[in-house]
Amino acid sequence: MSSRQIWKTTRFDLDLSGRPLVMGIVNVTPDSFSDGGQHDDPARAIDFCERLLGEGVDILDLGAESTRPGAPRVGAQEEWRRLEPVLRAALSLGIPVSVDTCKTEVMQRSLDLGVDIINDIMALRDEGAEALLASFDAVGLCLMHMRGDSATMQQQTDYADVTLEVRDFLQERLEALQRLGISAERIVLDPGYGFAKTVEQNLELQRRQAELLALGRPLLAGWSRKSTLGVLTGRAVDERLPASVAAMLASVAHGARVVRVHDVAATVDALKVWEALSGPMG
Ligand code: HH2
Repeated sequence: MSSRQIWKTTRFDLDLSGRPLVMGIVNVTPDSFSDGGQHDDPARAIDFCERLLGEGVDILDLGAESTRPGAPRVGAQEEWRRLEPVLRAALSLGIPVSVDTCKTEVMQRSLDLGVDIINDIMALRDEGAEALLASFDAVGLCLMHMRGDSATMQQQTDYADVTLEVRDFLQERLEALQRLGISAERIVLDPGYGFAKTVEQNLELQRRQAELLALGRPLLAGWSRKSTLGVLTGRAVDERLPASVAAMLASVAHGARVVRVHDVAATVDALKVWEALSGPMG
């Protein structure tokens, strides 16, 4: 990427033209696909946020509803009950905090507390979400591609050309939000690895990920521990660290500027070595 790219968020203007930023996943859920039940107690989740800070995380991404295929939907009240104490604590740590939600009500409550970024796997398609985000000047957004919802997405994988369809979808969302007055600088785009895509489609999309850079906004990639990596390696979900690091580096090589990961320390090390061996990124 030649010119300087900024991701404007509530409290921070993040420079995405240099070293890729590491977004650390904190799932305050009982049932996430790889770490469900590990941080669903607020005190443990807050300890985990502090641990990630020590490991060099750049952004904390808090999620309180699992999106794994077939996960039961959680109401906004329950999602907020899980999220609130952890979000309050995370916002005091001095680094950007995002909330991973697709519900307008949870977005509103998070925005009231001053969250920096809304990370929405549905790309602001819940009723009222676009207008809500347009009413704030400087909240960052991550817009991800998916089809259907967690119950139906894996039955919706018929694409003529997955990369072109993902690109067209992200372009449509980007333009729709800009028409509402949300500046492009607030937006990062995400191909949505593992969401409504077969193994082959995930791989194809990754190989052609750089085509999405034509949309002019930085890309976030989330490969961490995903089932495609299990298919490639034959590894169970808790044995996918090397595979996740390799996929993360591939996504960076193909232009990702933010990487969403569970294993922050290993990711930070890998990026340091990658940069030292291949020259400064950006
Ligand atoms: N993947 C997951 C959840 N949120 N957000 C973005 N932007 N990109 C992703 O690839 C992405 C995401 C799924 O991973 P995880 O949060 O670990 O699992 P679960 O949804 O089961 O909590």
